[in-house]
Amino acid sequence: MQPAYKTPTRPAQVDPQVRAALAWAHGARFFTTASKLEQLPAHDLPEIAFVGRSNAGKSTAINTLAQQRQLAFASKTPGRTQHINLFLLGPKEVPDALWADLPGYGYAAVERAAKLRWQKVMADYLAARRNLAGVVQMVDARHGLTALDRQLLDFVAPRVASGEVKLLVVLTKADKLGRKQAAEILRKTQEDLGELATESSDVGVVLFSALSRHGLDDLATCLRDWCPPLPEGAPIPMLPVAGGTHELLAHDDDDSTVGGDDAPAVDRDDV
Ligand SMILES: Nc1nc2c(ncn2[C@@H]2O[C@H](COP(=O)(O)OP(=O)(O)O)[C@@H](O)[C@H]2O)c(=O)[nH]1
Ligand SMILES: [Mg+2]
Repeated sequence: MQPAYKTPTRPAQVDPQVRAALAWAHGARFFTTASKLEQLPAHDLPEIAFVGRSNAGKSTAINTLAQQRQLAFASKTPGRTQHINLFLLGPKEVPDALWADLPGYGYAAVERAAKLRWQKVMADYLAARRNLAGVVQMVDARHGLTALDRQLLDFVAPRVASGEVKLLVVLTKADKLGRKQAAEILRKTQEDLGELATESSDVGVVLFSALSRHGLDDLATCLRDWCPPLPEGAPIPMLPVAGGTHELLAHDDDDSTVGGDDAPAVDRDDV
């Protein structure tokens, strides 16, 4: 079968807006990690949350966006620990946005109590996190939005409907679909999201492939649009300060025991 998404040949002149957005994403760097909402630092910058079912391709998409192989962690022992990882974007001294990588959900082997605890953390985060500018939900293009994905969207739906929080559903692994299938799932997902759309809302869907980089320009541009650079001379907003999480920064030895080297990479933080 002809692959639906070939690596696009780059035009000699890349749209400067796209180039700026890709450069911004490339500057993403790890900031801090938290296992409780109270440990997330307060700040006045826009924050973008990345959510998705376990194995949807969230880590791969974040790493592709940032053009860094290991920015979003993967490990072979899913469900062992669950963290929200924060990344800083923008100039070193005056960052202009944060990305929050939330734990993957729907991993079957996680015990019920841990699942419920994390459902609550995510619900609280999505419903109440200050400065949440947008949510990027990674969804496997072969499956489309599942019941669990919709449940998660319910947590943030009122803020999306009011326009306070923007939403982009990223249909991942588009390289696995033919052109017709891809068009069909795109249409279906847009239809599914129709109920969230209001006059004030900003809800989008994009087909994406980390393999072919299809959709990468659109994804980066959309995220950058959600967090425009600070105008020159603007007062510096309150920046986040990492603190109180030092005990969480000790790395789990979670790559050592389960699965061989060929085991598929799975988030350390799936729930
Ligand atoms: N073909 C293809 N595979 C992908 C793509 N993105 C991720 N994958 C694969 O899907 C699996 C899960 O990806 P991962 O990023 O770890 O998912 P996460 O659990 O959502 O963080 C891995 O085996 C990836 O190599 C993609 O765009 N195309
Ligand atoms: Mg992951």
